[in-house]
Amino acid sequence: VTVRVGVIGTGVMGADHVRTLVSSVARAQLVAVCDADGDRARVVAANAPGCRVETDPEGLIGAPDVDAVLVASPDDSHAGFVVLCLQHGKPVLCEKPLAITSDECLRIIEAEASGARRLIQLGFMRRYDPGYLAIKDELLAGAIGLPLMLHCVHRNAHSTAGYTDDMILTNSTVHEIDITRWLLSEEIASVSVHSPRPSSLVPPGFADPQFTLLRSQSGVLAGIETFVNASYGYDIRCEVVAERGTVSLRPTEAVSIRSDRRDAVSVPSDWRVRFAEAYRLELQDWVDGAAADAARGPSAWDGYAASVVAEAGLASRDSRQEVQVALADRPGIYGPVAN
Ligand code: ISE
Repeated sequence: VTVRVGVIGTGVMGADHVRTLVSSVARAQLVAVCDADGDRARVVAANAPGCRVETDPEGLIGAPDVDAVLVASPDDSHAGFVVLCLQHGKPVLCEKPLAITSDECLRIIEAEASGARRLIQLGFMRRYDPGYLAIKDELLAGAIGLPLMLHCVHRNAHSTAGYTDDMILTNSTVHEIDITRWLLSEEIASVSVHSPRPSSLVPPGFADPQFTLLRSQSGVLAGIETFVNASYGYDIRCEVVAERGTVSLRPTEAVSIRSDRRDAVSVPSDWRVRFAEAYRLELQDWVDGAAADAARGPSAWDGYAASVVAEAGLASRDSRQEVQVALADRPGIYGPVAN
């Protein structure tokens, strides 16, 4: 079966997804793209044979030759497009966040859960990263015992244009929140956010770097450093400390280069480089799920749960208190907790 895909949003992530879909995803056919900036959409379509430009996103979602929709438009437009996809009964891969507030996320999960099956996959691509998958396998195998703590590092070289202080939590730390829930197969119970003295190199008003402490429902602690203006590159680390050992991500480079009496590995410039394989596997799973009429991978519930924790983080940052996390009941279509 071929899955005919329409893409809404052809900015940085949308254009990257289009490249991957066209070059490396089996059974996918890109048929339409749409962007508020028509020129940008035309450039992307010109590089994808058989792809047209739609000017109206709802027209793309409703088009009879579009089987599945990828939403990579600006964050505040995701919710509206996802709801339209639900109304048209079309599978949708939505970049994170699912919506700007957890209340909006909740309305989306209620709408999806009122139908018979999942249609939404959320773009938490790390769950497809071979390194994180290997950590999860090791924890499930149980040889190192039960997890006790996680050490996570999330560094971007520079914050991008339009990036706000709140986005440190809602746009970047949110990946660490999701991966912690997923690795531990449980929800987060409380969160506290801390900042060191300000860096002279960081724009004023940015609590960057920032340290977030998550406590899971069973009492595992996850300490997360997020630093979105770390200058030197994109650096993601994770170590799980368990009762009888630890398991951690390795640097992803295959080689190190020795010269000038140094032994060096290069550091990726951004997430598109670091998670290229994860994005490819994510898109393939999404297309396979659409072909089989069964959405898989991270769900709208995962988008909701992560955004509730990120919002609690904002409250903690402002109140300097530990904040408890309160989640709605998990609808049955989302299966067991944080699977
Ligand atoms: C960006 O939006 C992403 O989603 C990246 O995966 C993340 O690492 C980065 O911090 C975000 O700004």
